[in-house]
Amino acid sequence: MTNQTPYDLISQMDGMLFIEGAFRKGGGGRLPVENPATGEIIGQIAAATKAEVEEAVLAARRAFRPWARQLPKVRAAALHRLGDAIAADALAMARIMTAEQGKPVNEAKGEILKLAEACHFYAEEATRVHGEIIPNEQPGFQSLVVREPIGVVGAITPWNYPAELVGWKLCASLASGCTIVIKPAEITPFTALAIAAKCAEAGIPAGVVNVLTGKGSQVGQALVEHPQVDKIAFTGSSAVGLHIQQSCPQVKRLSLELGGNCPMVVTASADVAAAVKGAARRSFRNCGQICIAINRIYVHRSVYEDFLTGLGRAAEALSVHNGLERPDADLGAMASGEPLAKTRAHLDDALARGARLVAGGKAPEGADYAKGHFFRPSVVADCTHQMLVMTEETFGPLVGVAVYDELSEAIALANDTPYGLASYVYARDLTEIQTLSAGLDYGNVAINNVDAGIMNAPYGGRKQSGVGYEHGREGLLEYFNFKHVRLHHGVGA
Ligand code: TXE
Repeated sequence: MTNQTPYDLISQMDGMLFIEGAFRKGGGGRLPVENPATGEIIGQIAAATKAEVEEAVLAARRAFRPWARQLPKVRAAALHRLGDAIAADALAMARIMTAEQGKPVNEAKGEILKLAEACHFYAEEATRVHGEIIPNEQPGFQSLVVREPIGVVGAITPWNYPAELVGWKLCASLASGCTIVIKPAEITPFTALAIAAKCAEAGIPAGVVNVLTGKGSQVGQALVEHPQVDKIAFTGSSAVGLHIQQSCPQVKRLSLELGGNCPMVVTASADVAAAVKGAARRSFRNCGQICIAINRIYVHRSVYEDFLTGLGRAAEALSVHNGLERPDADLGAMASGEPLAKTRAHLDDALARGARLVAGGKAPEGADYAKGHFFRPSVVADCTHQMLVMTEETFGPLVGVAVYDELSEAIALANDTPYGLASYVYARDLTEIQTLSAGLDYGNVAINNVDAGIMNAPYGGRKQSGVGYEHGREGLLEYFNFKHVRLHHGVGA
């Protein structure tokens, strides 16, 4: 891949599906894919037909038993090879991602390398999954709890992390002994197809990994409804997550990683400079199109104006460019016109309801930006929960800031949301830290840092942010069934 342009690589994958270990042209219609930085159409994807969905699912079903029976060390070796193959081509894969998603190449490369790391992490975990022996209530009996892979996984993924969100599901499937059919987002399909090419290169057996492109309402829904798909692993909007839960015609295992509306609390004891740095990073990275992005910040009155001045300056200092032309830009284009329109709507709503604009508030000016979906990182202050920026997930480079006086008030405001994915705290006082970490009703709490999701710890949301976990041992266990084997050692029982 290394010497080819992203457009050459994309054209090789044009209209392709990956079924039973081979690429082939889809037999149905085509959907265009845009470069969000330029508005150019960079390729077409196949809209997989019902028959193609059937073929992919049945290929995964046939591959399941042989793959599940492999020794864990064989699956681990395959994952290590996959991690190596991905890392070796990280730059070329990153450029494909930038061309379809907009994030700057350096950031995209970081994502690809994290996927490679995930392969190695899950390779190790594959060899460590073991069952349990439970103390029994009667002599002569023993209860064994055995872990067995669930079967065929349908993975449905969004566009904000086109490699990692596919990769976590792929790695957990490969490590556990499941097989997988992946349906990536319509607007970022080529990264997933590039990952499929790496699976083939790494010698993952035919049928273990399959990639189908097309519309969520057709191809995604067909996976949800297919009786031979045992588990759906979904990342995306809460609305579609709920729809999937309600429209499953059979009982299936589900893991749903959904939207967030993540708060940050900056207390009177915080290191304000560190809080500013953390807020600027976690509010604006990937143009804020992250389910764990900081959406709203509650700052103690004693440090409120200092924090706002710092965050305003930090936001203004961030660079926004076409991410293919400027790999080191802080922000690239937003992934499509939709999140951009939502960002503008949330900003307009906040300003109309009395918020103060501290930074940004507009698209960058100049011919380079004219055809793309660009927006400056933006900060609004004096926000209230009457504003959409504080109550809905913006999924854009916009953050709302509000002042508080009592810690209990900050906790109540932070928890005043149907979401419960990630939360952030900057404080130095131990009592404040303990009160906040216990009081925040979120699956992840990051204190004096903004890295809420790391590979070896469970990552998942509460309330409308989802069910189940990714990452860590807990993430892997989502791909297993438990079997209780009650064994009698004696005779005549
Ligand atoms: O997500 P969708 P979209 C939030 C964020 C964003 C909004 C919409 O607020 O602005 O969701 O994003 C497939 N059956 N998040 O439109 O629609 C679809 O094809 C089966 C938060 O991208 O949920 C895609 O592959 N599948 C989030 C995937 O679902 C269906 C990340 C996600 O699409 C389907 C992304 C159906 N009926 C967006 N309909 C996060 N937590 O990171 C659609 N799909």
